[in-house]
Amino acid sequence: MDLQALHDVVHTSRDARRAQSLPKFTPAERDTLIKKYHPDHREQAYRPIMFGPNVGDRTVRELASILEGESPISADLTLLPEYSVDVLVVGGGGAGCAAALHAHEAGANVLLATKLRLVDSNSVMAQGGMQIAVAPDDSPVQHFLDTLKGGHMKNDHALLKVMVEEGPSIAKWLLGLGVLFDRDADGNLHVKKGGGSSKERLLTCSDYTGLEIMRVLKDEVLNQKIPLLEFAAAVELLSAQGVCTGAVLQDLDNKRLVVVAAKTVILATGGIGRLHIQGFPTSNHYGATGDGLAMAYRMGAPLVQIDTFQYHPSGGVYPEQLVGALVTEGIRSEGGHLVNAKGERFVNELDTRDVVSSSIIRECEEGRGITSDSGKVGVWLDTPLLDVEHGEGTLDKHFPAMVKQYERFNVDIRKDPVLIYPTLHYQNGGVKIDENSETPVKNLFVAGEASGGLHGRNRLMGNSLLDLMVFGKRAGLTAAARAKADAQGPLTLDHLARFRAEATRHGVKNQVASPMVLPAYTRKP
Ligand code: MEZ
Repeated sequence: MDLQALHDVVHTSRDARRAQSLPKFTPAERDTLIKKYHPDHREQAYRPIMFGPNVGDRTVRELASILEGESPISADLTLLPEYSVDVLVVGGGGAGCAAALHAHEAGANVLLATKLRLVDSNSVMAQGGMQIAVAPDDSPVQHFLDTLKGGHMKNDHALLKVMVEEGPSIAKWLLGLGVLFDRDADGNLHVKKGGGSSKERLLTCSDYTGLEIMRVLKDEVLNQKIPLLEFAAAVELLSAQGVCTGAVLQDLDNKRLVVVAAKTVILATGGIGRLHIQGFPTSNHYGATGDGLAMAYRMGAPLVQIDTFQYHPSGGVYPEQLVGALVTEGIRSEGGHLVNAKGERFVNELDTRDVVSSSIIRECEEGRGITSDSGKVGVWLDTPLLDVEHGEGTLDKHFPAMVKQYERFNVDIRKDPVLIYPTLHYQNGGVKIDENSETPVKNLFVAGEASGGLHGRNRLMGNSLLDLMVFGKRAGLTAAARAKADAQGPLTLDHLARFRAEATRHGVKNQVASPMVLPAYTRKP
């Protein structure tokens, strides 16, 4: 049956749904639901890591291969630096730009290298907002408690305390730079509620919050004339006696290797959605291949919580061009219902993402999903309900990017619901860092999604954008201060020789090329 015919149940079931009471889970029931349906609990998707700092820890097979993979750098590479800097920032998304700007302001000589263009990143694709406790009835303590609960109490308390406490100063910084957050009729910052939050705490720029923030940060990086290398992928770090001393970049245009001597290196390489864990489509940027994790791991930096990933409840299922693309949680925050093939709601749409995703997967596995023309299964997100409930024009006003995105493929989300299914969105864990974003490897910093611990086993909506700004800033400032105090160390590949010897000792064979740099399906020139 074509999808148009299947829409009818969404329109005809509205009155009944308004009267429907939603399941209220006890903590034990939530646990059971997650264990049964969440992709983090599919045993066959996981295996232990064979060697390195996390030897024996379980992670998904795709990530394990990248961590154990083979560096493109040969042991006899001449390590003659083309650049010599205080701070090398790797990555041109939110964490990278924030780190570069703060390090530059602190007087460091900074080089920002990014494998695609400046700002090509998950940050610029963030839609639904940034959590900061600015409302009069809210507080950083409340933000801390919500995040801890959402993360199943597994969050690193020290990192979390820093993030929530520094939130308001980040809002001030971004406003000062010119970010146009939404405001209410009186001109006050307008805040919305995200899933798993007890207060309205999301600062938004319609449904393109990341785009607006990155518009301003990009301008600022260019205005400050921070030296920038685009299409320059970091492929290996450099070290001396266990201390990070630089990196090798690869110019993606001509494959030339570029050696950078750096007193400090900040990896802000983002997530791993393009590894397509367990075959999931992803909401992530094209460059999200976990390069920073692989490089840091080879250098000896341990990773934390790499057995947990976020599958955002609402990824596109139809049309084919939008499979996996993000349909912002903001639509559910404004009251959008999730509806199964029987016209029923089946979960509180603003429960935490792991619970909502598990519930959607349950509906689909138990035969209450809707199958698209291409055979993909999902559930409905009743987008027209927003205009019905809040007045015509609501979707156009609050979700202009989403309306346009679907319009390009002749889907009018004001009239028709959207078919959705969980999409690989975020890696909850990453490289272990301290409160200043430094890893246990001296002078190696990691900021943003590539770092781990802050979000526990389930990140709340909008906490990623704040994470980037807070820990990007801390990485930039600490790296700049460190560079003032320390001399440039020698450039060696000793850590790589150790890593290779360990791989041989453990009998590792058929290593994949690592970092991946671009997804396997990249069109070759
Ligand atoms: O933080 C996020 O992941 C986010 C804001 C996503 C969204 O649904 O818009």
